[in-house]
Amino acid sequence: MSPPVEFRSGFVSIVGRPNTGKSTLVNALVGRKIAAVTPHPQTTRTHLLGILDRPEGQIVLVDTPGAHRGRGPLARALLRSLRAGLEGRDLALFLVDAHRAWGQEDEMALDLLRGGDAAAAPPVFLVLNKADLLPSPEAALPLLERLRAKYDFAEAIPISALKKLNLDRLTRLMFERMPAGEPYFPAGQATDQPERFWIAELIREQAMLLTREEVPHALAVRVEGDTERKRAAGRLRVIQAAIVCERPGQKAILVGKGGEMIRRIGIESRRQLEAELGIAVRLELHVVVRAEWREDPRAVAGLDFRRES
Ligand SMILES: Nc1nc2c(ncn2[C@@H]2O[C@H](COP(=O)(O)OP(=O)(O)OP(=O)(O)O)[C@@H](O)[C@H]2O)c(=O)[nH]1
Ligand SMILES: [Mg+2]
Repeated sequence: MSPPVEFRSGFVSIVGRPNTGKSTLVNALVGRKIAAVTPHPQTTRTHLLGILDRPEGQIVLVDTPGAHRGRGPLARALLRSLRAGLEGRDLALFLVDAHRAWGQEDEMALDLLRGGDAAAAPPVFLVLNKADLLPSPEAALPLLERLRAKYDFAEAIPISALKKLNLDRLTRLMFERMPAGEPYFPAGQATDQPERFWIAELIREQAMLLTREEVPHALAVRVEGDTERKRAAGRLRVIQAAIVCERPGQKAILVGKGGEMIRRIGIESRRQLEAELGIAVRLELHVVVRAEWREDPRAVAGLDFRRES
């Protein structure tokens, strides 16, 4: 008989500049939508956990806001949350976008990973994401070589979070670096987020996907009511949420002509929520203006920032 394999567990932080696909990777590895994903940079606003359960162990993935040199209370909250997401980790994944040139924000993300105390720094994997956009798999090699010169990475691996390419190999390499230990979370729990926060994230994602220009970044979502009702046709979850924006003009866009936009946001969000929650949902949305909430530290803390609130 072979000896029992030791169970391994640990925390893995995912770090990179905005829009590299960190949240897409967390969702792909966990196999559930934990974090909002949009083509807009700075989608993720707080560090979130995604829990990856395998027979050999448990990895707690820490999705973080993109490293961005912004100003103001919201940008400061994002950076604080990013730093907090780096604490006590066993491994870090440094995500780079394969189809974008190396830039200042990549450098900033790498600086955060280097940290102060080199001896205490955990291993870092260089993960070249969006490899599906390269002309051929071989095209990743010279890129990886060039990036390897920037830091003593423990591994360098091309992946596609969107197309789920090379994720098995990445998972295997991550487990190799995890210490022996008990699971941190009960099996089957996909995230640490309270359900309200996660519902707000899904609605925010849909509102960001359907709007443009300055509107997506000015949005926050607050779940204000969540009850379950029994009907003849089965159970119904009734969720009320406010979409918060900063200006009356943004509200007009969000409501749309004859309520067309808010209806679309509602339909798409409800579809997502029903798929994830496995129950019929009635979603009641309304739009409120809270002038310059991103400039107000209390508003930033009180809106969709569950840790700070
Ligand atoms: N082609 C391609 N697109 C990808 C891949 N991974 C992510 N994307 C896209 O890149 C965009 C950004 O993805 P996110 O997962 O939101 O990126 P993020 O790093 O979490 O961004 P922030 O939260 O803003 O820091 C989305 O439009 C994704 O669909 C990939 O492997 N290939
Ligand atoms: Mg994200």
